[in-house]
Amino acid sequence: MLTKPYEVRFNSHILNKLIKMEDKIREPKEILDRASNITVLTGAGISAESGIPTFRGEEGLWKKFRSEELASQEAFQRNPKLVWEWYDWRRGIAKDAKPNLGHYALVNLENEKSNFTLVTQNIDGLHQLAGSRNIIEMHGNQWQIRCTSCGIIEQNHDVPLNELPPKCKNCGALGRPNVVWFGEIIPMAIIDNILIAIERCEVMLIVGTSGVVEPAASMGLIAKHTGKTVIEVNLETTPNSSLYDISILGKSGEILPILCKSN
Ligand code: BV8
Ligand code: ZN
Repeated sequence: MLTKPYEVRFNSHILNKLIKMEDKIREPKEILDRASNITVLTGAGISAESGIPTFRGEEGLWKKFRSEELASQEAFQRNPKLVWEWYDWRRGIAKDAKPNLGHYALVNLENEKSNFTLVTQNIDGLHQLAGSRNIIEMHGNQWQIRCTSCGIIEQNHDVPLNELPPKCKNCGALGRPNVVWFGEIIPMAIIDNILIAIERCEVMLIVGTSGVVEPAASMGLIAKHTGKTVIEVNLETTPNSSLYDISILGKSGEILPILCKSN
């Protein structure tokens, strides 16, 4: 509320929060500003503020099934319709989801840096929607259907899916989500590109991941062991937080816009 002479009243709580935030971000921000080669790894936490359930948050359960139970070949062989109902549910949630300030801050950082790679564990496609370019989707993408027989990959954004389970438009065989399930190896080409991006970077930024699922959980440690500076942004500490150089606790949608803001 503006009162003459134009004294602006700040809510001290927000002001203190902002000042404290600026303080704990000053050093990592300087490190990021100085670097020209940056590699980022994101997890479900960066999409939480876009309304996408995380895996380990209480809302990570679907019909009493744990993600690991449904995201597996065994589950698909046992009941492909059930697995597809789960992906149809997740696509339904993601269909109207919009990227948040955390996603956009990483687009800004990519525009500022000569070498930037964004590795994501997320299959929601929100980084692309925000405008990120150099993306490695290490666990695939839920908007792609891969044929279990001829291997053709179809882009599909139908919500709900017309047919559960969907069939291949080329050979009529069963379609599966083009994602990496638990117990499935990640294609070597993808692992190679990630290791090259880690090898080449000066700073690795790890955002919104619990650091439980391998091999993603080891990426930060590989960066540490190869002399890179590793900065973590996460709502809570993770098993690797103490091994990283800096761990900033808080919401990525609040922290990244400040951290990635170019001077
Ligand atoms: C493989 C695609 C070779 C599908 C996914 C025993 C020991 C070690 C490893 C294993 C083991 N047994 C089996 C394994 C291997 C297994 C694994 O790691 N299992 C875990 C559970 C122990 N890994 C595999 O199977 C991988 N393949 O290893 O092949 C092999 C083969 C056979 C046997 C051995 C080895 C394949 C893994 C890929 C699986 N596919 N997704 C789909 O999505 O449906 S994994 C999926 O879960 C996601 O992609 C992601 O990777 C993971 C979820 O983790 P996060 O993204 O980190 O999300 P989470 O909810 O956990 O955490 C969110 C974080 O954000 C929290 O910390 C929270 O505090 C924070 N947060 C929340 N809100 C915010 C926030 N932070 C900031 N701001 C906010 N607003
Ligand atoms: Zn086919």
